[in-house]
Amino acid sequence: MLERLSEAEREAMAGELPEWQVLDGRDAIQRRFRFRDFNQAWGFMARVALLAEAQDHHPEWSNVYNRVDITLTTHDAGGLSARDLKLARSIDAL
Ligand code: H2B
Repeated sequence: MLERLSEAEREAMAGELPEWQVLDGRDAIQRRFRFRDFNQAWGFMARVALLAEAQDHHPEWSNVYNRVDITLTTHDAGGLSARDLKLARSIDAL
């Protein structure tokens, strides 16, 4: 579970999660969200927080007013793992 993604899994990821960009210089993916206002952004963050707790997998993220930037990587694996894909899929489904 905590193995880093294989090359084949990374290729599948690019097709399945097109909104998520692989970061330069880090084995991590990022998606940037924009909402109408802070209230909408905070509501989204609350839902992501519940997902993170349920999956015991937590994002690196920042919020500025209506923007939420989410970076996913698995600290225990030193890079991307299946846990990141699972959380990204769940976030996309919100
Ligand atoms: N989140 C992320 N992003 N990476 C981890 O390695 C990780 C985590 N480990 N959330 C979990 C919690 C671990 O520390 C606990 C003890 O299960």
